[in-house]
Amino acid sequence: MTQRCGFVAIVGRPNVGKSTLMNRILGQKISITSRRPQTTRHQVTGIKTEGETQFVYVDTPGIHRQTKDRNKAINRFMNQAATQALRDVDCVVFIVDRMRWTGEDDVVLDKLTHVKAPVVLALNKVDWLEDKTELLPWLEQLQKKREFAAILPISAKHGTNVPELEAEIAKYLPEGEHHFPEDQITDRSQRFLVAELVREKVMRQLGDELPYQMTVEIEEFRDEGRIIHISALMLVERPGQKKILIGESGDRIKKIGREARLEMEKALGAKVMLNLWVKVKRGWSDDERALKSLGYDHDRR
Ligand SMILES: Nc1nc2c(ncn2[C@@H]2O[C@H](COP(=O)(O)OP(=O)(O)OP(=O)(O)O)[C@@H](O)[C@H]2O)c(=O)[nH]1
Ligand SMILES: [Mg+2]
Repeated sequence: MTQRCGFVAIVGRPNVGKSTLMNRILGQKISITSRRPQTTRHQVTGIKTEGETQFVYVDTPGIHRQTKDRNKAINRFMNQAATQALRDVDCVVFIVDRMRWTGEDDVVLDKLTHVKAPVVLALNKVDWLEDKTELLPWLEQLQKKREFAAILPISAKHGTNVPELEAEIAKYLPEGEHHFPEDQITDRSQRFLVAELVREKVMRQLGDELPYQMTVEIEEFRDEGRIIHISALMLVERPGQKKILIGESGDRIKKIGREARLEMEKALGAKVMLNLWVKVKRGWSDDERALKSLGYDHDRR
């Protein structure tokens, strides 16, 4: 039988459920998620091979407007990473949040103007929709916004209509050899995944601006078979943020460490010894060179 393989970009404004959808499709957590917008900062590839068909999904950072407080080099990096993911793909999944169309959805729509690949529109979080009868007239309105290959109401969190979405995407995957071995689920390294897990816990546990001014660098990843030793450095912008991350007598950092370690053990299938550190590195998020050395680098695909 002929093999099929194609790239599928998952795009949308922040917080609409892109990463949740990718994890749901893969049946495994590859991309971190949280209630806060701008959780994903990089392209994250998720590979699913079903018989002769290989789907290569690319989860992306939420495309956002660069307002006064979101106009740093890291914001530019995130928007570029999302836009670049649209190049040379076979299908695009554009996610929106139910009927909440905002100016940022228009920004995404704008980015799709020159995309030739079919765009499937997914209306996510329909489990939260109170009045489902409103959906039909809304779908009609959406059809006027651009040509969509299909429009599907889904719930990434509960899996509703997700198999239907996958079946729709499968139609657009071209014939061709698989890019990855069939048991491979991502092209991201274990170092990347564990750094992301630490960041996820900070996104989930801490409020205000802190999660946005924090990044994680893995200083050591030593696999000794049954135990993996990991040292992760959390970089923040200001001394006050370091204090908050550590918490009173260290309880915050302990809680972050415990939760991150448990997930790392699940993901790596081994016992993990995790060391967490916090350091202040002023201006890292608005410094192109610092960003590059911290792994915010586009040259991937
Ligand atoms: N009720 C409900 N919540 C959802 C659904 N999908 C995602 N969420 C929630 O929406 C929030 C954002 O989900 P993410 O997957 O992190 O969103 P994202 O689009 O990847 O966000 P960014 O990476 O910041 O751009 C999380 O709290 C999810 O649990 C859904 O189908 N139903
Ligand atoms: Mg995300």
